[in-house]
Amino acid sequence: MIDTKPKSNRMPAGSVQCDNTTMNLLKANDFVAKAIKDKVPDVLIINICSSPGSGKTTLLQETGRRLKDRLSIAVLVGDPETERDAVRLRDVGINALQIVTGGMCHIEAQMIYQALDHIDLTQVDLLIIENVGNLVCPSAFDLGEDYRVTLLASTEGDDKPKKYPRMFLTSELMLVSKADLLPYVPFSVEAAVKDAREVNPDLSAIQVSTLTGEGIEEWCSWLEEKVKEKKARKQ
Ligand SMILES: Nc1nc2c(ncn2[C@@H]2O[C@H](COP(=O)(O)OP(=O)(O)O)[C@@H](O)[C@H]2O)c(=O)[nH]1
Ligand SMILES: [Mg+2]
Repeated sequence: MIDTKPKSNRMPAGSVQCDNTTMNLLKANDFVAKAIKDKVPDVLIINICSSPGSGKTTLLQETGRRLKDRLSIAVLVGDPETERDAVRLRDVGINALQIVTGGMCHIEAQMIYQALDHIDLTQVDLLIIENVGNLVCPSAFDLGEDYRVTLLASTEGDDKPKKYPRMFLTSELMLVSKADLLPYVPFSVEAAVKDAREVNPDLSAIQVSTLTGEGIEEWCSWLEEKVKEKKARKQ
């Protein structure tokens, strides 16, 4: 079941909802997030989050290669500076547009809303947003996505879900990335998944590696399934 409550206000099970002025400021963002959903009702929107360097762009390059004959994909990619990720994605044939946040540590809904005027989404099935690399700020900003996916690389340490709980609380899927490095680093997938599910019992998890291809087909099938479900909901 999809939780339709705004992500900025979602609280862990058993916690008390208190008035919080920061949360009230985020209400404006939630309003724009809703406007994004209304503007592109036929496109599945996925918001990909993680720390810098955990493999988001590499995964999207591989996803584009695998799905190019099965789905029409567009990517909006956010970084504080440079167009480098959009160039990397376009190099492998993906329709990608860079959002330069000018030093800001997250993408806000109004940035996506503005970018929608500059990217052709006619015939697009799947819009992927690669968020700025950061496990803190992006968690509070709903971008109108249908699903939020967070990468946790094996090189980051398995303690991150409890240290950065809001990111995992507001995600539907966790991808344990760089799985090829698991034999060489002290990272327990079991401990990371257990901690993440204590924060968010509904979180799904897939182990992936773009180097060996592990889990990539499962990830691509997950995306295809969600596109199908979205189209079916529209009918
Ligand atoms: N060993 C390994 N390295 C990876 C994998 N995926 C990405 N990388 C490397 O991790 C670094 C950061 O990747 P990038 O996709 O730019 O991460 P982003 O900052 O999250 O977009 C690059 O040097 C990639 O080659 C993987 O599955 N295994
Ligand atoms: Mg990147």
